[in-house]
Amino acid sequence: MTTTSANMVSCIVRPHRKGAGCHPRHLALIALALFMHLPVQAVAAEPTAGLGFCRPYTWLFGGWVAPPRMPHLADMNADGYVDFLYATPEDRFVDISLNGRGWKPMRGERLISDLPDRIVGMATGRFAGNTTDLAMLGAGGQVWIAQGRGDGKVQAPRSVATVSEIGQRAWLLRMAGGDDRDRLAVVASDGHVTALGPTGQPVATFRAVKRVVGAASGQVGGQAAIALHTGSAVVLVGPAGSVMRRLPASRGQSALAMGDVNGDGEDDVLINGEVALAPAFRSRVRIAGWERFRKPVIAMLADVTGKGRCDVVVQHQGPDYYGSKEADCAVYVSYLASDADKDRDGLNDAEEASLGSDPLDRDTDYDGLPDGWEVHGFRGFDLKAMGASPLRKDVFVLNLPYDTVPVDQMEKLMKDKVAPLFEDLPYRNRDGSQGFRIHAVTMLPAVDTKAAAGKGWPQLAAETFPKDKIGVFHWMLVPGLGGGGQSGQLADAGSGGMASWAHEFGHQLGLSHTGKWPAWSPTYTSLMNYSYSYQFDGDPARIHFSRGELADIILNESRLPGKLPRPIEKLKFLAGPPYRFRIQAAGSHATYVDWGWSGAFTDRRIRANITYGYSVNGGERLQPSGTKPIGAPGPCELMTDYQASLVVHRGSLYMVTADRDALDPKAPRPESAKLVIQRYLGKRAWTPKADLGMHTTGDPAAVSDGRTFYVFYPTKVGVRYRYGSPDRLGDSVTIPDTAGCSIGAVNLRGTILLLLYRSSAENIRYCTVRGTRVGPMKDFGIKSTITPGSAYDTRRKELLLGTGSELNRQPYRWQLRRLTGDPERGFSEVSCVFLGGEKSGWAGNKRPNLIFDTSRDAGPDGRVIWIAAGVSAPSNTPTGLYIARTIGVKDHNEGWMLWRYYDEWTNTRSGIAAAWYRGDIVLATTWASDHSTTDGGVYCAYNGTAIGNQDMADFDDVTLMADYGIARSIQTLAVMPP
Ligand SMILES: [Ca+2]
Ligand SMILES: [Ca+2]
Ligand SMILES: [Ca+2]
Ligand SMILES: [Ca+2]
Ligand SMILES: [Zn+2]
Repeated sequence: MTTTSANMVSCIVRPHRKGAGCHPRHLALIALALFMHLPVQAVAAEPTAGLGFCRPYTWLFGGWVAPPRMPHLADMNADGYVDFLYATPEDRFVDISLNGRGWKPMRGERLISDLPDRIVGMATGRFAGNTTDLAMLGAGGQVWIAQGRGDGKVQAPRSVATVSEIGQRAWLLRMAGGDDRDRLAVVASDGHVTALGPTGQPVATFRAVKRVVGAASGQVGGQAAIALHTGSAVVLVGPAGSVMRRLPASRGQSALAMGDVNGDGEDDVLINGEVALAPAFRSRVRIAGWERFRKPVIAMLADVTGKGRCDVVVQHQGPDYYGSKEADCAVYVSYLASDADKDRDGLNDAEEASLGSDPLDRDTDYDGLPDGWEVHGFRGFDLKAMGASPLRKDVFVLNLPYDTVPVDQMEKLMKDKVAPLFEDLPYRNRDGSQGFRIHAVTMLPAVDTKAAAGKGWPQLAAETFPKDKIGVFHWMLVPGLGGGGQSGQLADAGSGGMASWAHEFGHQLGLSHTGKWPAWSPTYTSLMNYSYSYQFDGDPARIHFSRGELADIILNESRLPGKLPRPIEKLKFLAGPPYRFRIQAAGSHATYVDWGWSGAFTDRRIRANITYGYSVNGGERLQPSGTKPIGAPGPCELMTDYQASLVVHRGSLYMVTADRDALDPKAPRPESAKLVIQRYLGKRAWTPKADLGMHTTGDPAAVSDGRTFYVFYPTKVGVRYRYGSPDRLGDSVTIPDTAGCSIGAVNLRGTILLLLYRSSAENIRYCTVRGTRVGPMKDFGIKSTITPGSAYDTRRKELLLGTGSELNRQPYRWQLRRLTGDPERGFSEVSCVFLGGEKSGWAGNKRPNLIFDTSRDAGPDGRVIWIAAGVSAPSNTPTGLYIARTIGVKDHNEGWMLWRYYDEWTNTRSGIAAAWYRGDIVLATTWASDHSTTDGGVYCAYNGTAIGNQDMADFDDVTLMADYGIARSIQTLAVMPP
């Protein structure tokens, strides 16, 4: 079995999480309350006929139902099951998810788009033809009707009426007419009701109550009726405004719906968590579990399961598995004591009793397969014969291999290595068994590798995933026995080599790379975390899903606890790959972790970057205007072939770059480019580029001595410079004998030292520069294979020189040299080390940026930070970006640490600039792409230390998959069941 590196893993994450928060207008639509209960009034004269409600069954969830989406239920295709319509008010469209004959929802479709106004209400009825039509109310009072076609689709909407004064909020209601036609009524929140005639003309207006927080319509005693929730009562009124009845309602709630729940032909009224039964409305049946709603809900009564009586449908926010504001639309199937199959799951109560499944739960084990499917099959799939049980989590998946994959080996790996990762999970099923049973079915014929060349897995899924298996099975394309793959998150399809199959399938079952946190915590030991995808504690056999045992330990890089409340045995893995933190027992119940590699343990809080298991994030990458990310379409704001220069001068940060027009990456480069300067404005934005009126033939070097700002730049005739204030530089000065030199510059205690580099055959030279005065040319007696970078160690009073040298046939190995002395008398070398030691292999051939860090995190000796691009040969080949720094742990890479910035897709042809600014490091570099409009585009990032300020922690994968992902990943059907 071959295993590719973790680098090969890449995943598409479907943005199924809707933005947080309720739409403010929508909030008013739904109840805002603590749900207190009225005592149930059981009156002997009104038997409730054994009416009850099953456990909630999730019908739709997430983005489909998230506020401000607005639901309406109606049987649009005349098959006896209500379908789920959802309006997106501001975007003025309506989607429909047809009802898969009471089993599951069908995949959604757009029903209406581009309505002229914001949608505030929907109603359905026979307004135009003999099928169910959709009526919509706009915020301006306009009413549209889209005539139904009877197949779930509608014709284009046409305006039929305009109601004036709809007020703050309004409801559109269907009113049964005296004939075959239905009418419409508009209820405004101030209590005004406008009844419309058959052609849409207002025929009556009345005001029975002063305030409305919820409205519904139906029939009472054979008469059309409107129910108005006033906030403290529900008032039933006739179409002309006569009050028929007043029902008590708890204050502060507004859930209201009408429909026949018990099958006596009379519409009952749902008020908050209870159904009041017609005709007297005195006996009420409670919906169990209602008290768990802590947030506003929308309640509806409709026949979801096709039995001729209404079920209760509740849309509510939560559960909160991701830490986001997920919304759920759940069906509480209603039943009467006389019903044989109360939960309408295809198993009658007697069968459920003998099997041990729950007669009041459609999916006892919550694996997305209703109880009846698991016993009697579905659509000809004999799931029971395939091993399904209604008492245990079963997951069916089609594995489609490429024809290059040895099927017997794939199946053996599936059985011996992959399925056990799920089957051995510490999850207890209802039948006492453990884990999730994976039923993998190999799909043949295999994919013809040649014929499928260039097709991604989504296309192959569209072509090969049998439509009738969608909603029952998952589909996984298997490209090989090694790693790599991509999957949708909380979805039923994706691709994964056998070494990453469990990871990719984890995505399908709802898991991300980081649990519910924004970054992957080193304590999230899941195989979903890139850091532990292929090994845990160095052992490939120990990869696992996380149970969230460390979820209580919140890690924030800006304030990390130096001591964790766990015995060292529980945290030993932190000392293993990929992090290799130093740890030490702090008694028998706690453990010290040296998060910052300082070489010491502490009880204090620590600032450190600890998310380096894969690469490090230097912050959001934005073009200089601060609004456009790199890689966005359209030409970049600033493009260059040269390394930028960042420098802090009198408290402000400046960037000096060469600037050119868009250029094909393969086209010959111009001989020179103009230089521009920009000042950082804060909030990720720079001043517009200002032309410095200079042309450079190489990487510029800007530097400040604290008083004066200098810009050095190579030209054909030699190195030139201008100085002054950044917005007014003086005339240019040419430095003699510098033709062909590249440059570096450093502020040495108020003296500008210019470093001149010509080739690896010549010593690095230097001279001081003060105003127009250029000091005598001297040399360090040091050779380098790269243009040197430099910084000053203010603690040891040494000049730091970053150079390159050949070692083990790598010509550009990074070296740090320390020198004492001064420009007058000359410098002498104190030490020279290879970064990371001789074995490290760390190398690059662009000018490095050296930063001497004296912040508190750096400790008393300070530390050296080295930021540079990697080796690129020829010199415009894209290469990665790196940060190396000294650490207090001397036996690790000889006291050095190296991280890659971003990922393997983030490369530059020009090198990188870096500057310490306000407690962090600002980076500026160029994007390498194949397109002339983006190649060489300059972007900046503002978190070069990679120390973030977000909470992260371990996460319980098992619970998320069990209680959320397994069922929801196969929630919708693609073809209507028989
Ligand atoms: Ca049943
Ligand atoms: Ca059941
Ligand atoms: Ca099931
Ligand atoms: Ca099952
Ligand atoms: Zn992934």
